[in-house]
This record gives sequence, structure tokens and C-alpha cells, in this order.
Amino acid sequence: KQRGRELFNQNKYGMFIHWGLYSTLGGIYQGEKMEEGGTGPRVAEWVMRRKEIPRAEYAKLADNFNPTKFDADEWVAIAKAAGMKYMVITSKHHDGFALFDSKVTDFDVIDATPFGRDIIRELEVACKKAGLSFGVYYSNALDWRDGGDSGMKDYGPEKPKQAQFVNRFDPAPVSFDSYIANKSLPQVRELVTNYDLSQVWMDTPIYIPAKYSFEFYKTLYDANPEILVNQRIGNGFGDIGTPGDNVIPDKASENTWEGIATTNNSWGYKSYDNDWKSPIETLYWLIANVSKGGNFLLNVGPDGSGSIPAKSVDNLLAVGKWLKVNGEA
Ligand code: FUL
Repeated sequence: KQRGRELFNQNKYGMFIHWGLYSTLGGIYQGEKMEEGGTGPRVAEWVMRRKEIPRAEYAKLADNFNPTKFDADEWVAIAKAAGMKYMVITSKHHDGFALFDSKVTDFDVIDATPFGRDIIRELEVACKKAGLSFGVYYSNALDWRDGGDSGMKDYGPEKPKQAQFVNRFDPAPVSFDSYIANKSLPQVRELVTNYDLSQVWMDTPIYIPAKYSFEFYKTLYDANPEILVNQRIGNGFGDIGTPGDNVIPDKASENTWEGIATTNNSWGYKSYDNDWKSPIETLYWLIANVSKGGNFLLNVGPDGSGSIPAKSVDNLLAVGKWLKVNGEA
């Protein structure tokens, strides 16, 4: 994976994007706000789990997913002007909804929404045009719609703590093994076959057995040996280390790794979270990660109309200006 790693190391600074059906709620369900501040399960993309929204009810959000302001070229232009060299967007988060054209399920942007445009394709094309590397996030083990109990019963008795991640309020009547065989692995295969990806950002392995982490790794490798995958593929199979959500490691390391953080406290759009990192704070995160040998992937959460919150854009552009003046971009 030498070429893949070289490119990753050169890129250094990227835009992470959490976007999906949850973005239309902005952290408020039936008039009730999710808890404020902090990260963990308070983040807005966790609304289905936190508010225990039944699957059929949550799926209705797709009927109103029509982000007419979405413009892939504009998002990419913002990333570029911010000094970022790559982009990673949620192709499917824990809620199970796919932002790409998936033949495996109807629960995707093409089949289930009035919008009907392949968001992953549009961003892939826009990134290519602008010279940015493009990758996708994929929630491998957690799927509140189709993942059953995400392996808790069969693989997780010794890890009761992780039960807080899982859909236990209205799980799909399927086994975790069949979810892996019929949705998760086929979708990852679709992504690497149909899109030109530099990186796949797997998330939250919870109870995943090593045989499935290996299958994911092999699927990616067979499709394109240069694709890098982060360690949340599970069981030690990743190429890229992830220090933790909003964590800067204490020590420098020569391994390939990537710090991640959000521009406020949530990854998905949270309409009432205005605790934005200032340009100086953002620069601190960037420099703290990069100077220790890592990359920095900084998240924005576009709203349900397809706009990246203006304040986060302003802050990112101010950092981009600094990088330009100081010859780093
Ligand atoms: C976490 C997820 O549970 C969050 O929703 C978010 O995607 C973050 C980057 O990773 O573990």
C-alpha cells in the first residue's frame, strides 16, 4: 500500500462530512432536543438510538429528504479554500441509510427520497475535478435498521457495556451474520467497485468477530490494494490508526494515523449547537495532530437543505487563509 500511504501522508488535512436523514432533524425530535454539549451519544446523528425512534417511523424522514441547496462543487470548493486535500463523507451511518445508489436495499437516496441523486457519486466527481482525494465512511457493524442486535447476543456477552450502541428498542428480525452477508459486505463491495476511493472509514466495530473484519479488509484489498482503511474495521486489521473521537494523542508516532474532531460538538447537524471552534482553536488541532506525524480530519455537519453551517465555513476559510499566507497550502 505504498502509493496509498504516500498520498495519505501528503494530504494531511481533510474534510469529514456527516450527512444523512438525521440532518433533517438537527437534533430535535418531536419538539424535544437531544442533550446539549459533550460528544458521545449526545451527537445529533444518534437521534434514532437516543430517542428510540422505531425503524418505520425513522424511515419516513426519507420522504422529506430533499436538500435542494446541495452542490458538490461548492462543498469541494470550501474544502479546497480551507486548505484541505481530501474528503471523507458518510456513505451509511448507524441509521442504515445509504447516500449512494445501492442495489442491496431500497433504503437509499435514490429509491427512498424525492431528491433521487447519488450524493456519493456527485462528490466523487467534484473531488476528482478539484484534485482532492475522496473517501467514504461506512458503519460496518452497527446498523439500527437492518443489523438486528448488531451481534450482541452471539458475539457480545462479555462486552455488556457496548449494548448502549445497539438497537434494542426495535431491532430488525435478522441475525447479525445475515446482516453482514446480505447488507454490510455487499454494500462495501458496491462502494469499492462503483466509486474511486482513496480511503474507507469504517466505524464502530462493537462485537464484530475477526473473521468479518478480515472479510471487509479482503474485499477492499481485492478491489483496490491501495485503498486505506482505518482501525475501526476491527480486530487490528486497519491501515490507519484512529486516536479516538476528538482526541489528540500525547506522543508523536510514525505509524499512519489520523486525528478526528468536529467543528462544534456534534458530527451530524445539531441546530442549537453553536459552540464552534474558532480559527485559532482549529489551527491548534491541525498543528497538534500534524506535528505529531498524523493527519487531521475535521468534520462539518451540513443541514437538511444541503448547506454547511455558515459559521463553520467562515472558521475553516480563516484557517485556509492562514495556511496560504504561511505557505502550507
Ligand atoms: C463515532 C460514531 O458513533 C459517531 O456517530 C461519529 O460517526 C464518530 C466519528 O464516530 O464513534
